[in-house]
Amino acid sequence: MSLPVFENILFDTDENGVATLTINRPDKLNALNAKVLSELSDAIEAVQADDAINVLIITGAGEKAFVAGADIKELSTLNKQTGEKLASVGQQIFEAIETSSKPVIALVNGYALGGGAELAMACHLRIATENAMIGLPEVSLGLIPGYGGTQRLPALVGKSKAMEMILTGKPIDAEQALRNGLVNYVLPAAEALDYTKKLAASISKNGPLAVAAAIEAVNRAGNANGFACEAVLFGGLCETEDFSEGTGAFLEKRKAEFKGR
Ligand code: DAK
Repeated sequence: MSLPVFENILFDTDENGVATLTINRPDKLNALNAKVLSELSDAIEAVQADDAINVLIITGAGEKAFVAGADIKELSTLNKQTGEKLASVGQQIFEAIETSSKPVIALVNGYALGGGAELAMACHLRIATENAMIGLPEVSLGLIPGYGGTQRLPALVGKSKAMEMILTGKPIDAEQALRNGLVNYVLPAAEALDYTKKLAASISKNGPLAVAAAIEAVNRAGNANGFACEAVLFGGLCETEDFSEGTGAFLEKRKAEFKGR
């Protein structure tokens, strides 16, 4: 299946079932305006529908920024109606990423501020380049994070550190983000994409139904029904062809060939 062509998004897929989506507005540090959000939404939908893609990497064009936030110029012109629409589109996209059955990895290659940090936090894994700066500066604009940052940051780094980042609005660097558990790895910029693609490929070879169930179960961690959900998902996988194939391949000392059935 071929993916749609976008104005502000670049796509690249490889032979390992890994797609790389690059937000391509480098002259504005890849800030999220309505057009970018709408294209991002369409792109995520297209990735979900494409059986040849197992893992998605999201990154930003250029060497300076992942995404420097919502587009402040556009934000400043919002009224009640357009603000509500933007909020609804944005929330839907971030939710679609978090609940995606295919793993989404943020390659945070520079500034990830405001909505950019929130985008990275909605992804399942985060890899930062050494020059990354991650923060939620919304209070400095008279706002609070509006794409889930007040909820996802505490879940990732704990309430105390989240509170400090959100109340001061000050970004943290990549090493601090690693120490706080906000990112999984920090790498030199020149190596980061290659490393991220290898990590994505190592996930891509696993059973896609199991990977999807794992995402769903982990997303429920801390919920009242988290354990029950894990049991139901586990049971469901026991009747899949992938489960027979995975266990059979181990016993027969061969590589599993998963079909996602
Ligand atoms: N929006 C629009 N343009 C931006 C931008 C942004 N967030 N960030 C950078 N740019 C533009 C700059 O205006 C500049 O454009 P030109 O002047 O060249 O035309 C170009 O990108 C390069 O930026 P700088 O010249 O400023 O580059 P520096 O290296 O000097 O500084 C910087 C880099 C990242 C420190 C600086 O650009 C900066 O502070 N940027 C703003 C960062 C920020 O405050 N981001 C958070 C935005 S608030 C919502 C939910 C969530 C949100 C909104 C709504 N709803 C539910 C509706 C989220 C809000 C946010 O993200």
